[in-house]
Amino acid sequence: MTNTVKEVLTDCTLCYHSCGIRVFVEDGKAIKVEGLESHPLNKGKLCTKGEAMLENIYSPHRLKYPMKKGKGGWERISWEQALDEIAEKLLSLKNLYGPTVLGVFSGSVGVENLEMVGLTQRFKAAFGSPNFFSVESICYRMRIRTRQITFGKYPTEELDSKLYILWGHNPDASDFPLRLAIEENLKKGSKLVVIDPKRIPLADRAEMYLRIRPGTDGAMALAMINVIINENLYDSEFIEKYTIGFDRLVPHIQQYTPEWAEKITWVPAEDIRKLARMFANTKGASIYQGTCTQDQTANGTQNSRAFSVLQTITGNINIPGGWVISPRLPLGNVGIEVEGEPLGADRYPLFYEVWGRKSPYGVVTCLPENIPEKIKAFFVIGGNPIVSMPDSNAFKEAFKRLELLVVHDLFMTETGSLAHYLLPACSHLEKWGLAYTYNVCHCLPYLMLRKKAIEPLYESWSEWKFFTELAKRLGIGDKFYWKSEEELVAFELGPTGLTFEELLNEKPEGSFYQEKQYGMKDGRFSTPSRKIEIYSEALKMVGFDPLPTYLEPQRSPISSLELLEKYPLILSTGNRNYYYTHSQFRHIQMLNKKSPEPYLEIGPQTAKKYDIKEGDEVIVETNRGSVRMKAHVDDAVAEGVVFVPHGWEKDANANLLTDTNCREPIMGYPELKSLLCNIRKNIER
Ligand SMILES: Nc1nc2c(c(=O)[nH]1)N[C@H]1C(S)=C(S)[C@@H](COP(=O)(O)OP(=O)(O)OC[C@H]3O[C@@H](n4cnc5c(=O)[nH]c(N)nc54)[C@H](O)[C@@H]3O)O[C@H]1N2
Ligand SMILES: Nc1nc2c(c(=O)[nH]1)N[C@H]1C(S)=C(S)[C@@H](COP(=O)(O)OP(=O)(O)OC[C@H]3O[C@@H](n4cnc5c(=O)[nH]c(N)nc54)[C@H](O)[C@@H]3O)O[C@H]1N2
Ligand code: SF4
Ligand SMILES: [Mo]
Repeated sequence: MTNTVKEVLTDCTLCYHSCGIRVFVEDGKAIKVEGLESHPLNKGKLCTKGEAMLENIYSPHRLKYPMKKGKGGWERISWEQALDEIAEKLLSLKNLYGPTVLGVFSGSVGVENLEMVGLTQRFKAAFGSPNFFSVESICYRMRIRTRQITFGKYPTEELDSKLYILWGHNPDASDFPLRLAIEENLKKGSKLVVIDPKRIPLADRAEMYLRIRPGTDGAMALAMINVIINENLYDSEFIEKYTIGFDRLVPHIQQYTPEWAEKITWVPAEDIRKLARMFANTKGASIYQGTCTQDQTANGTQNSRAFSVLQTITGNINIPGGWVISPRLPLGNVGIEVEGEPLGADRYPLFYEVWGRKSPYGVVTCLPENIPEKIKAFFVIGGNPIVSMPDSNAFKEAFKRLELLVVHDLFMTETGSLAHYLLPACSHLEKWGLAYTYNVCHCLPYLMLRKKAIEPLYESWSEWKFFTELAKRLGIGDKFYWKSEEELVAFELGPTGLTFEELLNEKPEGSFYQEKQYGMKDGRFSTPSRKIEIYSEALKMVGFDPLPTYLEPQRSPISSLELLEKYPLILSTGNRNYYYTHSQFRHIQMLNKKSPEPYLEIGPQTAKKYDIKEGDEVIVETNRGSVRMKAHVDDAVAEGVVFVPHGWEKDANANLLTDTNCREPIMGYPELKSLLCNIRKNIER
């Protein structure tokens, strides 16, 4: 026994932010975790989840060995047996029906876990299937796609801004690095605006708080464009030099007056004008659209388009505090190509392909209806789709029809409980990887090595080991040729010019690989026109409006009069809980003490109307199902709106209420923020 304590500098992957951490390891055991001061995202701080990391890693609930579902329940088996049997079943399905009957899924951990998502992709392609699913078809990819078709690349909001417009984004719950940055910048004089049906805590510090009706953000954005154009507040020089389509936007936008938007959004026309003026008059202003909020509505793609146009016509592109295209590292691509298109590509072509550039993702809302005809075997590698994907009943029924369901996770989940084989996974402290801060919402040109700080616990295996061993048994071992995780990471680093050793020994705390560059450089964007496409040919080609428009939620007090009698309230699901990431960490005492159970949120008048008091158990019902949870009555919440949190299992699972058939028309995303529901006090108990 030695008593030397080793310090390992690595990152936290308990959510996708990838904050820097310092892990203290004694005799092979991680004993303490601190925030890493030099890391540009968290600057030495950790959120409460991060502080609870070791309780998660050393939880008694970790899966300890592979298990197989037998007639009498779960049986412990060896990895060898699990791999042999899974391989045999996969080969027999391949022989009978072809390779495309395999589907794979990675959850939100895939975003911060390049190796996990890359290897999962590679595996299905090596097997011969294009059917890769992930949270990419329900979360942020829509905003990435939309900004790509507008700007050629993906510009993102910066951590520092002069004017933060939090448009369906609550950093106190979901965005720790941004919350830290806002605090610092408010002290320096930055301004804040909040647009949200709930008065979030930051609204108290804001210049304006606008209480919007869920799902109607696009209408408000269009009215802001209208004001900026009609009051000549736009940046004509920028528009002239760098954009196409402004001339067509001007007549198109006339229909979307602030008075028109007021009727739809509940936001007073005068407030829309005031905000439009404030935004247009600030250089270094940014719209921080919710990381998924705006995507999970009927008007999702067009919402993002309208925000892109707002940033563009005010010249808030590639300037500090605006939306900025960050330099990106050319990493070695772990994924490989395969023939054929994933499910949903035909119906939602823009999600799949733009200008000949294809993405590997299928559309997850299309999945349940295709099981078992098209998909018979399914792998879930780090995700809990039965809880996290829309319409849990549809997913549960579909997963029960699978011939093979394999789940690789650290814990038993509701998805795992349906599996035929349940395999124990390593945590981020138990494997090598790349922590690449080309993040979903704040892309920073920063990179560090994710270090294996401790040996894998119990019989847990990394994704690299699992896929490499399985591939050998499937006759596709040549596609998994890396001899170790370190070699895999070195391969990823290949095209960057950085080496594994350099990052390990010389830059253990990580480093910026490039400076952010502001300005227009040669003034060209990588769209076909080489300009910012206010008028989008890409949208036109797939049959949608090339200029931003507004579509009312499919189920709303305006669009669904026939449903209103039965479901008179607006339902928005999935506001983040600071203490949890989706369905994870409910077993961590330190977190569970802070948030022991789910609460739906309603305003006081709504509560009164339904005779509901604080803490009463309530049943929420939609056309798809019902959930039960206690009520929190709060005047921060807009009247007539019910917020149901997601990530809770069993009869508190918000996705029992959502509907795979209620989709955004361009990219097929589920509408999760603007549905209709009913509530009643549960008097059965
Ligand atoms: N602690 C924690 N952090 C997380 C996660 C987690 O599970 N836990 N998940 C991560 C992931 S994967 C994601 S995608 C992001 C999600 O991040 P976001 O999508 O930004 O979600 P939130 O920050 O919860 O903010 C949602 C806000 O939008 C408001 N809102 C709801 N409906 C509407 C609407 O129609 N219009 C407008 N304007 N506002 C609306 C809600 O009241 C809430 O205040 O969070 C990430 N961070
Ligand atoms: N109604 C409603 N539903 C929503 C949302 C909403 O707003 N409303 N938001 C959606 C969004 S934006 C997202 S991103 C999804 C998230 O959906 P998911 O990513 O499916 O949700 P998680 O509960 O985070 O599941 C991650 C799982 O991965 C496991 N895991 C963690 N690390 C590793 C690892 O290194 N390897 C392996 N093999 N497993 C690991 C965890 O234990 C956990 O079980 O939820 C979505 N669901
Ligand atoms: S925000 Fe919290 S959970 Fe997410 S990476 Fe940072 S410390 Fe970890
Ligand atoms: Mo997400």
